[in-house]
Amino acid sequence: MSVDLATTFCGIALEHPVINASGTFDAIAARRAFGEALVQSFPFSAFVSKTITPEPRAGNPPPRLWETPAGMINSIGLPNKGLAGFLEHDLPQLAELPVPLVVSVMATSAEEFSQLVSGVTERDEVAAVELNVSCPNVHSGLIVGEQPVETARLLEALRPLTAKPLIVKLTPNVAEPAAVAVAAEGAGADAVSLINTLKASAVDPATLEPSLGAGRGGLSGPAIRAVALEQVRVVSDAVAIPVVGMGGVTSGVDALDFIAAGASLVAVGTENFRDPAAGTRVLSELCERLAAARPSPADLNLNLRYR
Ligand code: RRO
Repeated sequence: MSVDLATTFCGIALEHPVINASGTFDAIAARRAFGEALVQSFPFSAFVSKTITPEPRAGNPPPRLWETPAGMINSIGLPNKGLAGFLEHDLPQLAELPVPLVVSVMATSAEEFSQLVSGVTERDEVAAVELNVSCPNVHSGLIVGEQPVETARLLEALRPLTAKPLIVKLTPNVAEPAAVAVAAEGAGADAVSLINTLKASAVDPATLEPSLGAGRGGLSGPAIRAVALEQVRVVSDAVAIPVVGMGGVTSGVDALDFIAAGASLVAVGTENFRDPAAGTRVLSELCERLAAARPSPADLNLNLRYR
C-alpha cells in the first residue's frame, strides 16, 4: 500500500512533509558532489537555505563543531555572503532545485530584518521566508525570539512588507516557547518552526579549555529529540498556525512522533551530516509506518494536519 503524503503548507503545495533544517544541508555543494542525481531525487519537499544576514560574515573562530554523545555542538556563527552575495551567487543555483525555496534570514534590528525580507521576497524564486530569531551563536545583546514582546514587534514591522509566508524559527532556550509562538502568531506569522539548538558547552580534555573557538555553541542531534518533541507538542497546542517540527529526527519513526505531537512538516537536521540521503530515507520509513499502521493513520487520532 502506498501513502499519499502530498500536503499544502502556508498555501505552498509540497509533495510530502519532510524538509531540511536550515544550515544542515548545503544543496549547492551536494549538487557539485552528487550531480544531477541529487536534483532528480531531491531528498526534501522544500529547501530551507542556510541563514543569511544583510552583510557578509566570516563566522566564528574554529573549532566550530564538537561531537557529543548522540549529538554535536556547533558554533558556526553564521558565515554567509550577505544579502547581495546571496541574491547574486546562491539564489540562481537554489532556484534550480525541483522544490520550493525558503530563505532563512537573521539580523540584529527590525530595519535590517526589513531589508532582508524585502530583498528576498521580491524575487519570484523565493516561496517563503524563515525568520531566524533564535541563533545561539551570534551575541548581539538581544535574541529577539527570547521575548514574546520583541518577537511580536518584529513581526508587526515585517508583516506589511510581503504577502509571502513568514515562518518564525523559535528558540528552545526559554521557559515558555509557546508564549513566543503565540506572540508571533498574533502579530501575523504564518507558521513557526522549532527547535533551534540548545545552548551548550564542552571542555577539551587535552587543554581543559572550551572545545569551541567561540567558547560555547548549540546542541543538536538525537540528544535533543525528547526536548524538541515536548516543545513541539506545547507549541502546537497553543497556536492554530502550522508548526514545523525538528530536533534529532533520524528516522521515519521519529518523524511520525513529531507529526503525532502536532507538526505539519518535519525537518531533518544533524542527521544530514551523517547521511546525505537522510531525507529520502526518513520519508520512505514514514510512508512504511503509515502504511503499516493498524488501525489506519486517520483512526490513530494523530494530528495529521496535512491530510
Ligand atoms: O550559524 C550558526 O552558528 C547557527 C545558526 Br545561524 C542557528 O540558527 N543555529 C545554530 O545552531 N547555529
